[in-house]
Amino acid sequence: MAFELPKLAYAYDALEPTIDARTMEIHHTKHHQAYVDNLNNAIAGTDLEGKSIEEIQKTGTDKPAVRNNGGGHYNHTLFWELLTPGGSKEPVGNVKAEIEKIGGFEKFKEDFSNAAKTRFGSGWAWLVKNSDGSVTVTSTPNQDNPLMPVADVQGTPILGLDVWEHAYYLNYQNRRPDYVSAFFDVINWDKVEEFYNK
Ligand code: MN3
Repeated sequence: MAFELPKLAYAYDALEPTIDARTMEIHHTKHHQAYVDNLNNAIAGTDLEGKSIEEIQKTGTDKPAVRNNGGGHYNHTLFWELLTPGGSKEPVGNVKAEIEKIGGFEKFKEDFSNAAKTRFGSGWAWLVKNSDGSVTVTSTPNQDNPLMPVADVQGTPILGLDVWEHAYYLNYQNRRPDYVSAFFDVINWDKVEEFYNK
């Protein structure tokens, strides 16, 4: 069973003005679709065929095409699910409690924003759940993610922000910091909590 591009739960223009419709459409139908197609090609006929996308992050990333495109598919699938029109303002439940332990929501926003802004070139900022239930802010280059053995900080991603230029350039051009601060307006914290509790 080959991987498929997931449908979005909202329209391409639903996240405006934070993320414009044209960026969403190109990002989903061109960029993400390409990761899906290239991943399927990379695993066809190998022992990774039929494995879950999470399992592929953990075991298949010694192959560059699997690392880049499998990461791309996993990361974007998570990202789309974390976004919602209007956002939900603040963390809830266990995630709220764990963010309190690392300095509170304002400190988290500062740390996460710094991770996103200082990731040189292309990559992702993350909030990960550690095996003991605590949470950590980190970032990865390219389409890597904290499930991969190559990542500096290992953990289960529960929030991720795409800081590739393709994610914001049409609307924000070189102003990555503006895109990062606007991202907090469209985060679905109920979904972050759901990922934490999985
Ligand atoms: Mn992207």
